[in-house]
Amino acid sequence: MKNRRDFLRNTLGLGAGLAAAPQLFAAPQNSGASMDMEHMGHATQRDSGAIVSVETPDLPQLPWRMVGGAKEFHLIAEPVKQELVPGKIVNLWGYNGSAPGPTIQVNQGDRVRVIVDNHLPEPTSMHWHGFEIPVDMDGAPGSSQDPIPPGGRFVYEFTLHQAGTFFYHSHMAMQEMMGMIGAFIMHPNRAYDPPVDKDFAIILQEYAILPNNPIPNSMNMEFNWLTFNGKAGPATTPLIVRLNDRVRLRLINLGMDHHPIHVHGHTFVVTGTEGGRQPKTTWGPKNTVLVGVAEAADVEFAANNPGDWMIHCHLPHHMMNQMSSVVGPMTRGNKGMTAGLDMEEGMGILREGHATSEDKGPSLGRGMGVGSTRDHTLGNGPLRPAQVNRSVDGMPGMQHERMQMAEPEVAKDANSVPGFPQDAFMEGPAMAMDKMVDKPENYGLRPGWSGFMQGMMTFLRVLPPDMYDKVMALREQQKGKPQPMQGMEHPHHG
Ligand SMILES: [Cu+2]
Repeated sequence: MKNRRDFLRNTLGLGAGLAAAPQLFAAPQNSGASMDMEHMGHATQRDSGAIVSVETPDLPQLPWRMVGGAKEFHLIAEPVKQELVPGKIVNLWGYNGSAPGPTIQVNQGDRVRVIVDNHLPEPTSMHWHGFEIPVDMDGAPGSSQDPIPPGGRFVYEFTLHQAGTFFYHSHMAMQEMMGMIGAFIMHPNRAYDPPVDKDFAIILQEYAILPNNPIPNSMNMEFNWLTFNGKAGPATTPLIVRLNDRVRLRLINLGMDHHPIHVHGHTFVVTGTEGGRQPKTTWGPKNTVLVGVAEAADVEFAANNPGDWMIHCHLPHHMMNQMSSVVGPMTRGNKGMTAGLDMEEGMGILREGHATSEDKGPSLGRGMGVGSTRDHTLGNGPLRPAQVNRSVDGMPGMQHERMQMAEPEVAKDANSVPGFPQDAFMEGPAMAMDKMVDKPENYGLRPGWSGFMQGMMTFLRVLPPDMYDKVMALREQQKGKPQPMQGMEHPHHG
C-alpha cells in the first residue's frame, strides 16, 4: 500500500475533493485546471505507508497544471523584498516573489515543463541541480543554451526518472548569492522504507548585509545574515510534529559555507543526499550533519522526545543576526567606533584590543537590527527599556510592539574580566520579541524564547496530541487571513 494512490488519499483527506484527486500527483489529465497545492501541506492522517507532501515552512508551494501530458510550472525570476526578521526587509533576487523561490513537488517518472520568465535587469539561466536530463535542458549559460535575456523566456521540459531531494537555481554565481534557489522534490514511486509521517525541507542561505543597507553584498565573504527558508531566527516558523511521528528533514545548502546542522534531543540517520536515497547499510546514528555547499542531506528520526527542541547550524557565527563589527554608532560608553572606518577596523579585524572591548565593542546592532538605524552613539551598558523604545520609535514600519527589554544579569565586577562582554548584550532577554513574531506555530513556547533564537535556527516542536491539535487548529484558523507580522505595518505594497 505504499503507492501514489495512498498518497493522494492521505493528502486530500476523505471527502476533501476527490474529484480533484487525479490532478494532484498522479494520472495525467488535460483539463488545465489550476492546482490547489494548499491541500498538500497538511496530510494529517497517520496511515503509515503513504508518501506525505513535503512542507517548506515560510515558503510557498508552486502550483502546476497539466498541459499536453506534462505538469507545467511557471517560475518568474525577479527582484523580491524578503523580510528576514521583523523590520529587516532586504532586496534579494528570487522567484515568484520569494527568496528562496517556491517549492516544486513532482513524482518519479513525471513529464515536467517549467516556463521560466526573466524579470531581472540582466540575463539569467536556470539549472536543475543533479537532474539526469538532456544537456540542452541543463541551463548552463553559454554552453547548453544562451542566457535568458531580461524580459525573455525559456521553456524547460524533461522526464524525471530520479527520486529524492533536488533543487533548482540560477546558474549565474552572483545571482545565487542574491537568493536564487528553490527546492525541487521528486517523490519516489513507492514510499521509502520506513515511511514518515512528516516531511520538511529547509534551504540554507547566507547574506552579507550591512546595517542601513538593504542590499546584500554578493562579493563579500563575511556573512552576517544566515537563513532557513529565507528567515532568520526568531522569525523562522517551527516544525510541528506529533509525539512519536517519524520525521524526515531535507536540508539543502547553496552558499559560500558548509553548515553543520544539529538537532537537539534526537538521534537521526542520514538517509539521503543530493544524489538520492542512500542504502540502509550506510545509516549510522548522528545528531549533526554537515551540509556542504551544493549538497542536500535527508535525515530521519523518530520524534519520541517531547519538547521544543532547537534545530540550528552549529557554526557560532551562524547563530547570530547581523553579526558584524560595522555597527557604527552602536558602541559602549558613548565613545566607540563611528561608521565608515577602514576595512581592517570596519570588518572587526582590529590592530589592537578586542572586538567586544569597551572602546570598540559592537552592541545591540549585532542583534535584531534595533539601534542600527541610529546615527549617533548610544551607550551599550545594560540597556534600559526606555532607550530601546526610543530606538524602536526611529525604525520605519514599527508600531506599538516593543522588544521585551530586561537588563541582562551581569556580575558586579564584570568589566574587570578580560573578554567581557561576549553574549551579555547580544542575546537573551534584551533581544526577546515574542509578540513581533507571533504565529500559530509559536503557540505555547516559553515566554522570552525569541531572545535566544538567531540566525540559522528554528524549533522542532514535538507535541503531545492535545497540544499538537491545538496548534494545528490555530493554524487552520489563520488560513486565508492576511498574516501581517504583529507590531509591523507593511509600507511596501503596490
Ligand atoms: Cu552555518
